[in-house]
Amino acid sequence: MSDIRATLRAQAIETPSWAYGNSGTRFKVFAQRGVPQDPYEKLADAAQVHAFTGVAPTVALHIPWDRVDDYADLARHASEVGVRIGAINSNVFQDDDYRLGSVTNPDPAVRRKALDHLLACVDVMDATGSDTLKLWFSDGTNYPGQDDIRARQDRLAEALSAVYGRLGEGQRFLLEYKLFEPAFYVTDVPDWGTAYAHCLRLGDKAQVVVDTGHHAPGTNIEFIVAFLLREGKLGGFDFNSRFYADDDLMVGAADPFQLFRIMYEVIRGGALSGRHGGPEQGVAFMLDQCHNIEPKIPGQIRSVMNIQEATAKALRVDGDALAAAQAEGDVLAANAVLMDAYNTDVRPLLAELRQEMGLDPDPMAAYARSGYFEKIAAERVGGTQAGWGA
Ligand code: AOS
Ligand code: ZN
Ligand code: ZN
Repeated sequence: MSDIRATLRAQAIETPSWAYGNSGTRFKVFAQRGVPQDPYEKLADAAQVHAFTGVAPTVALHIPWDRVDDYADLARHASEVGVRIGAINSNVFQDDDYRLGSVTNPDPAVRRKALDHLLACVDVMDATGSDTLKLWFSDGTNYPGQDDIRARQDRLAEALSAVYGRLGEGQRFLLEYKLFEPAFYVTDVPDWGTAYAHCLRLGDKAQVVVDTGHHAPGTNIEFIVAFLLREGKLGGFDFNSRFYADDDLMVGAADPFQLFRIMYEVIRGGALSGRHGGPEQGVAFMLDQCHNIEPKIPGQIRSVMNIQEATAKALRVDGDALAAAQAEGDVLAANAVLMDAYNTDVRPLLAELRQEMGLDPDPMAAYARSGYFEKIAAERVGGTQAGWGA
């Protein structure tokens, strides 16, 4: 049990800067009181999540949504409020130029513009001390015949190779895949296999990131996790929940059992912390969520707690009993070992752990009592959108 506690204490979950701003769907962005007016305030809010959970020490940035004049100063501010800069997310999807794609666009001038942005993101990594670049491309086509599928893969490979060549010592990029949206016919990086193949060609500093909302319904995500971990190619997660498509809801809300199964494979692969055959950073446990109707900071706290609960349950799987049942081919016993762990109420354990860490056992209630929301609601006027309006 003390091993489990030590592991949970060392867990690190990264929150995304864009989760703290106003967001919504294409129908409506709902404004909330007290949302951040700039990246500095986003970091201050993220620091609250860390202060109340103790396990959210880093914050992902999205460029240019989090554009500032002096990134080193932003990184200093992060450490002043008690967090660090995590992954730098590139954005080659919101300019008019990208109507036909970014790095796979048929126009070389647009491809150059997109690549320059990706390289500029590595400059931001240098300035902030970030070791991870996250690449998601909205690139694809809407109609058969619209563009050449093979040529687009060539252009993608060329851009990835240029970015790879720019990475410094101790830096890596994570390539994100997504089944569809905004492209509806071909997506240039639609699945883990495509991402894996591009990363494999490039080398150790290129890994795949699994966004849990980016698969076809019914996809066995824990299989993908197990496979990529075996190959040293799982670089991280974008955690969220989905009921239908890329819903970006709080992780663990739609299917906590799936989250448990994923965390079990992470633990089985020795990847909860530290090295696991890939680059020294290990697996990045990031959230990629949009809180459209729920309050932002509590929404992040809830997600962090949901990951902790899934992790604690997965850590309780009796490995010896499971291996014995598997070796005997005892299907029901093996399944029961997993289900016993999943059905354990780990909330008392996590409450005790938080007390050991000098935290309130109930982060949600403690945040609500803290007065932070009342303070930011009074101080901040006209907060920014999560990104799309930036
Ligand atoms: C988009 O669907 C992806 O999940 C990306 O990770 C994206 O950069 C992020 O969601 C912010 O929009
Ligand atoms: Zn994502
Ligand atoms: Zn997404």
